Amino acid sequence: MNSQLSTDLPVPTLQLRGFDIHAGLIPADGQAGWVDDIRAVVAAAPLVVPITPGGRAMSVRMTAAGRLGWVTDRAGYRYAARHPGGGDWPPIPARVLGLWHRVTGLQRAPNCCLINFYGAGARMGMHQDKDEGDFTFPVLSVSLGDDALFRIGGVDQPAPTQSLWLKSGDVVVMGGEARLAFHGIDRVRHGSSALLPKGGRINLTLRVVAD
Ligand code: MD6
Ligand code: FE
Repeated sequence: MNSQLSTDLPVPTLQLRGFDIHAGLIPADGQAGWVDDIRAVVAAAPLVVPITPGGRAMSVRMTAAGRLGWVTDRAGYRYAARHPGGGDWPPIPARVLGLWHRVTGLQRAPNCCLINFYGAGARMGMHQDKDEGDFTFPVLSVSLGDDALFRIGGVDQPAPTQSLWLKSGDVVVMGGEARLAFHGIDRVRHGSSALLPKGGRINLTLRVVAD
């Protein structure tokens, strides 16, 4: 477990509070192919409006690929083997898996690729990713489309926070001391990228969820 595939991993452009930021890791001319892959996943597993356990609609729309998807409704937050509308989640696209292995150097593949779509006004409150049941593996995030203001805190909620803008093609790895750090998206500059014809932002997060 955790054995490294290679020693020539991409070097982060910035390290902040234990988060590794790889700015522009996905070249601009390769991003349309990512969007095509995500559209195919969404065609098989439509985006849904997630409902918090408290009954509030989240502002992002969400789906997933892989054996497990993260879902939330009145019954709580959890990983589920089926889409809320029924049916298995589609497989994680090969180029997405390839990026995981290249950036993390891990042999172990992720079994969840959560997909968040941010339309105008969408945001994501400060949270920890702590439903995976195993925190030895990192979470890797990919940003595509509009710029987003990412806020990073500490493992303890009162810790001071720092923010940075994530742009299309940026990759963030949250592992080690940062694996359980609070983080969120304060706002998205709608229409700042031309990647999606109607604007918006896609965020993928790749996770290893304990079976
Ligand atoms: C987002 N990202 O960028 C929200 N989680 O839209 C996350 O919640 C996240 O960027 C785990 C690891 C990296 C992340
Ligand atoms: Fe998260």
